[in-house]
Amino acid sequence: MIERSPTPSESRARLDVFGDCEPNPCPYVKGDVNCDHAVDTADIPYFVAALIGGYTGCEISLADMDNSGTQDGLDIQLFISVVLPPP
Ligand SMILES: [Ca+2]
Repeated sequence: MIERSPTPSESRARLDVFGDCEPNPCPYVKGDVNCDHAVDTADIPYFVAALIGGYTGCEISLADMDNSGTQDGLDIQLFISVVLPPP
């Protein structure tokens, strides 16, 4: 039997639900700009660096939250809503 690989959205969904995914390693999700497979406050300095310069993470496009093709001020609100969701 031949098994197909999960689509990126299936992998993301599995990451969201189970905290891990197949295939491994998991793909990085938007906002995980320090590339540790978690979107949290540790990403904030990397996100700022992605916008103003000096980014040292693995993939700067992870800061392009609105998929506009560039990381800029328009991504800030989306990033904050992911990192600091409302209580
Ligand atoms: Ca992260």
